[in-house]
Amino acid sequence: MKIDIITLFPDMFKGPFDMSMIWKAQDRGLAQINLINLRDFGLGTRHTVDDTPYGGGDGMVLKPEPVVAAIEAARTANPGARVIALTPSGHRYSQAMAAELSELPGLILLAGHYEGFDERILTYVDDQVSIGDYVLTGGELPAMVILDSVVRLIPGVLGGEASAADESFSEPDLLEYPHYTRPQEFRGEAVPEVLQNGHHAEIAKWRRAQAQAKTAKFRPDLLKNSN
Ligand code: 6GU
Repeated sequence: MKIDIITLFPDMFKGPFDMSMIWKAQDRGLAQINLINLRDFGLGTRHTVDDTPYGGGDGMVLKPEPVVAAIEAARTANPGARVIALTPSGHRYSQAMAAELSELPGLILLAGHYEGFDERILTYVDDQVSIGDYVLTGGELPAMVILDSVVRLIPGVLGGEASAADESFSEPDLLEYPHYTRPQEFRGEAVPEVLQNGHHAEIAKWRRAQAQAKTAKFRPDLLKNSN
């Protein structure tokens, strides 16, 4: 999958992209990640990308000409890609969306900044996505969140393909069961007996009950939707 990220702050992505999972995916040719500096499409000698809002108000707004030029250049180089604008007023991101995006040939993520995009830019994108109900200063962190959650679902990236299917949210509306490793006892807390005996059916039943208890405690909103 080819993933382009259009951003004013490409340096923000250096650390995260050198990290293990994404690095491995790129190394194995399963994902190609390309940073596009929006500044390169800025207007005039100062490479202007933003301006004050019509109608007044705080902050600056991203101008349509540079952003749409960047989107069009990215689309030409990444045919068939879905263009997603990152904005707090978009559709709420989910694991289901991550799974859907992981099947696409390409993705173009548009990270906004300042007070947001000129509304006319949104005519040139395929979708608008928010990663949750809180406000961030820009779309860079959301782009990283989407990139991480999508790339790890590409077949061959995780290694053990089962681990992606086993975890929280792959079973819709249930959090993941608790995990234990050595030591068998830590500061008076022992590993549950059932995990040490190795009866697969009992372990599966225990894990499911634990997952349900965890969901009831931390995310009761999810249980309303589950069977
Ligand atoms: Cl996609 N952008 C910004 N600026 N804030 C957010 C967000 C996106 N998703 C949640 N908060």
